[in-house]
Amino acid sequence: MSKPVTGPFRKTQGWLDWYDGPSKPRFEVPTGSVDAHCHVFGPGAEYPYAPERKYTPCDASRQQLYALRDHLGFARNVVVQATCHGVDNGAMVDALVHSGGKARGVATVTRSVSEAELKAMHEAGVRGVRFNFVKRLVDFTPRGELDEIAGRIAELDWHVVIYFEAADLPELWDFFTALPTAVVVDHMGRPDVSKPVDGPEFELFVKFMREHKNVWSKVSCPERLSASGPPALNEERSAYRDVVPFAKRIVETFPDRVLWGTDWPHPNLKAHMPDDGLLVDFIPHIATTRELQRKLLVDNPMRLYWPEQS
Ligand code: 0GY
Repeated sequence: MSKPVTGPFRKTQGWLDWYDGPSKPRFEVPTGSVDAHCHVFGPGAEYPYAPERKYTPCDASRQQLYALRDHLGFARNVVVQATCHGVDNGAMVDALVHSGGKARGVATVTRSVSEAELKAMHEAGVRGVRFNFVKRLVDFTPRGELDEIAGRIAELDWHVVIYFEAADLPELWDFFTALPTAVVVDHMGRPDVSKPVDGPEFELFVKFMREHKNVWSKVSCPERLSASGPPALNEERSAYRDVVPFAKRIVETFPDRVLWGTDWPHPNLKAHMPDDGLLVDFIPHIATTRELQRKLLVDNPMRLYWPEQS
């Protein structure tokens, strides 16, 4: 992979660039594996960052993303619209149309999106919209507007990806459970992993998935959730041990409704930037059998994003 560069924009102070020169994972992912959560940033010179953004990243192009995919042994990507691009899905759609059919996408839209725009995105490979409730990333959108969007994209057989913090689940429960589509939760709803895995906060998340069969979860981002590490750096193949019980529980309880992604280029990390090769080596700690690994990395993402091929 070529080194991180920045275009005409000045990065947020303290920004950590993605890891250049990731190691080769020791864990060999199953043939046909999907990195089901990753982003592209710009390049800013071609796809300017949105005026309303809450951070300015270093560029992370589709070419660099696809070089990482090949290096890690993955076959496909799901490219999720990053908040630094607001509702201009241009960079993400450009990545899909230049993927040779190996990438699908998740967009961000407002109620003003036209039917023609939705249809064009569908043709490019978009299969979902993301509703973000993390306050440091986005401004508030009224629930009525989100309901309206969900109703419209349901007709395209798309799903809704939701990103929120664990403490906000009780307040968001009624809204989430009324969504008419499949619902995919980013990063297990961001549990506080310093709390017990069988404590009330994580039990509520398990109940959310248990009682609503349309709810899926990404078991990604241990580097974001971990409180005690160790980080995926310096050949550490047993990283983020405090996250393992949470992700393993979700994988084993809901083996047919879990997804995994690198989250490359890892926006907004503060302490360290993980070596993506070592992040892949986290997978066998949470999906401990070949069957669970195949469901997590191949069968489930194919069913959701490439149903016509699965
Ligand atoms: C993630 C997490 C984050 C950022 C975004 O779109 C985004 O800006 O998703 C975050 O800062 O926690 O999943 O990439």
